[in-house]
Amino acid sequence: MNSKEILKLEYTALKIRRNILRLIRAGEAGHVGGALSSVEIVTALYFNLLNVDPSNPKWPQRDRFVLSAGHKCLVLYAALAERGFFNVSILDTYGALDSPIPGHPNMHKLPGIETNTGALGHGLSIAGGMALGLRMDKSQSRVYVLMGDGELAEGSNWEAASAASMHKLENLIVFVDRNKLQISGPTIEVMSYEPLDERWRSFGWSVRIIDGHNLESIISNVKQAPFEKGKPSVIIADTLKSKGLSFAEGKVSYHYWKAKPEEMEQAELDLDNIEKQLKAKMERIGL
Ligand SMILES: Cc1ncc(C[n+]2csc(CCOP(=O)(O)OP(=O)(O)O)c2C)c(N)n1
Ligand SMILES: [Mg+2]
Repeated sequence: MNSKEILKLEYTALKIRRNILRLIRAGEAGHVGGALSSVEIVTALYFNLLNVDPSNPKWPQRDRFVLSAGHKCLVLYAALAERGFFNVSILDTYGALDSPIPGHPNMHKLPGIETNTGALGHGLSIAGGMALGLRMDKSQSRVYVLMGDGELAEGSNWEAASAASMHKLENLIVFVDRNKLQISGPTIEVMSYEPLDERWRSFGWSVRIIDGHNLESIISNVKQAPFEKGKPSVIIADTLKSKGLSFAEGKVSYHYWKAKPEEMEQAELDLDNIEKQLKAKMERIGL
């Protein structure tokens, strides 16, 4: 990818962050930390990697995306709206009774949601079944999963990981958003599974560790998957929880944010600053 294409994607990532703030403004609160840490992963997927058609969300040849860590749904709603799956004005219904975008994703309420999630530890099993089914149908489609690092404390994930490697699911690609925090503290204090890369390898997966905020690295690594023949692939993406909000980055207390007005003001300023920097870069390279 050239630098213009990357910069355009960085601008899209900023729009996704703005949509996340819009959702929080509507609902007055939400799981902001893990949504913001996975913005670049989800941007790379929906604006470069995924073979999907917003006008035909059930197109059988589409790639599947399973948001296993369903509480990160703000980033998914933000990206689906930006990609044209539904009107962006729906974002303003977040938090309202009967909204199609509830606190965890619901496939019956919104186009583009592949499966319901929110109870952690189920997405990988569902995705493994999808990948196996697609292979039986001789489909070229891939299944992508986004998991939280705290989510990995659920034992069911490791049963699903064993099954995926036993069935040699080359069409399955998992991202772990390794922001090193979960709801109640650092992952290594709540339930340590380090070294994480060795653990996945021991379950028969091929593993890469990347900078989860580097769009170019996310895209180039996914394009090389499967990393090893006959194995499912996992990308451990090192990230910062609440990335983009100066007062919240890396703080466990912003796992869920009940936004005070002065914090919301600061959040807007933070994103304005990112926009200024991006615009200066764009001018320099003639975009
Ligand atoms: C089965 C289950 N147990 C507990 C919860 C409550 N819960 C919601 S988010 C969360 C922490 C998840 O941490 P992580 O996967 O690291 O997500 P992130 O840091 O990206 O927010 C927990 C325990 C849940 N949703 N499901
Ligand atoms: Mg985490």
